[in-house]
Amino acid sequence: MDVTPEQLVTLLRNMLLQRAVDTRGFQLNRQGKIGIAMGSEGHEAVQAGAGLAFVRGKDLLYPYYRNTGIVLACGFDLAGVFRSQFARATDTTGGRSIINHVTDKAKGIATISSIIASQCTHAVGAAFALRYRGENDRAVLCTFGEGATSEGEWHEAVNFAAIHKLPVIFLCENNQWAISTPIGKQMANANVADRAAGYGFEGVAVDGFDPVAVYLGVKQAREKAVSGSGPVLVEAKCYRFLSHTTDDDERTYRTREEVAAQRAKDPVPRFERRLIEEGILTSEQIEAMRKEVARTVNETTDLVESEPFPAPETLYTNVYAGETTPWI
Ligand SMILES: Cc1ncc(C[n+]2csc(CCOP(=O)(O)OP(=O)(O)O)c2C)c(N)n1
Repeated sequence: MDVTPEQLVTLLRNMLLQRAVDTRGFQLNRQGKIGIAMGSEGHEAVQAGAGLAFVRGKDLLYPYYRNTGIVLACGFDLAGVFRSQFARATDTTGGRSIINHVTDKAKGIATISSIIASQCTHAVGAAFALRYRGENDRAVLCTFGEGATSEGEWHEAVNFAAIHKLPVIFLCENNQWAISTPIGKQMANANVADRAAGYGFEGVAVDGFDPVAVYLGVKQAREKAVSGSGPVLVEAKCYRFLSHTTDDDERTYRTREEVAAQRAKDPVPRFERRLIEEGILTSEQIEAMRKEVARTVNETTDLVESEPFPAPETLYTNVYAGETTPWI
C-alpha cells in the first residue's frame, strides 16, 4: 500500500483545517479585523499532499503566499498563522509583515515571499549549501504558482538547480489563473511540467485535486533529488475557487460556468467520499473531525485576537540590521 490509513486521515484533517482557516481569513477581513486575506480553496489537496512528503527535521520549505496549508502540514503552529493575520506582536515578524509571511527556522520553514519567484533563487541557494556541506539526506521544497514560471528569476533558479543537480523539488500549484491572467496567456506549453525539459531535468504533472497523487509525486521527486540526480518539477493541476485575495473580484474576469465546472471537482468532498468508500472513516467520524477543526480555529482566533499589537517604541526595530544569524 502506498499510503497508510493514518496518513489518509492526516491528509483529510489538513485539508479541512486549510479550508477552515481560509474561511476565517475572509470573515476577519470582511469584519475589518485584518487587512487582507488570501484563500487557498482548491489547493487543499496539493498542500496537504506536499506537506506529507516533506521530511520534518531535515527538509527546508521555501513557500509562497498561498501556502497556509503547506506550512501547517510542515509543522507550523496554527496560532502563528493568525498572529500574522492579526499583525500581533507575537507574530514571527513582530506584526511587521503582510499576512502569511511566517517563518520558523527550527522547522525549516523559510519566510513566504510576495515577490513572485524570488523564493526560487533562495531555495536553490539553500540546496547548493546542503550539497556543499555533504548533507545528502536533505531536500528543499520550493513552491509557486504557474504565473511565477513566467518570471526570469524562476528560469534562472531552475537552470542553476539543473546544472548543479541540486536536491530541489519545484512544486508548481497550477490553479490556471495568475490574478486575472489565464494560463493560455502565460505560456504556449500544454503543461508547466514540460518546461523542465528545456533545462534538461524531469517534469511530471499530477492531479492536484488528489492529495495522494500529489504526495506520491512529491515523495518520488524527493527520492530522486536526494539521490543526487538533480531537481524535479512537479506540476499539480488544481484551481483557485475564490478571488486572488480579498482585494480582488474574480467575477470580473472568469465565467460563472467555468468556476462551477471546477467546483464540481472540489477536492475536499471528493476525498471525504473516497475515505468513506474505502472504509477508512465513517461520515460521522468526518463530521466529528470537522467540528474539532472548527473548535480549534475558533479558539485560536479568539486567543490571538486578545494578544497585544507591537508596542509603539518598537517602531524602528529591524529597520536597520542588528545582529543577524545566517539562515543556513
Ligand atoms: C515580481 C512580481 N511581479 C508581480 C507581482 C504582482 N502579483 C502578485 S500575485 C501575482 C500572480 C501570481 O500568480 P501565480 O504565480 O499563478 O500564483 P497564484 O496567485 O495564482 O497562486 C502577481 C502578478 C508580484 N508580487 N511580484
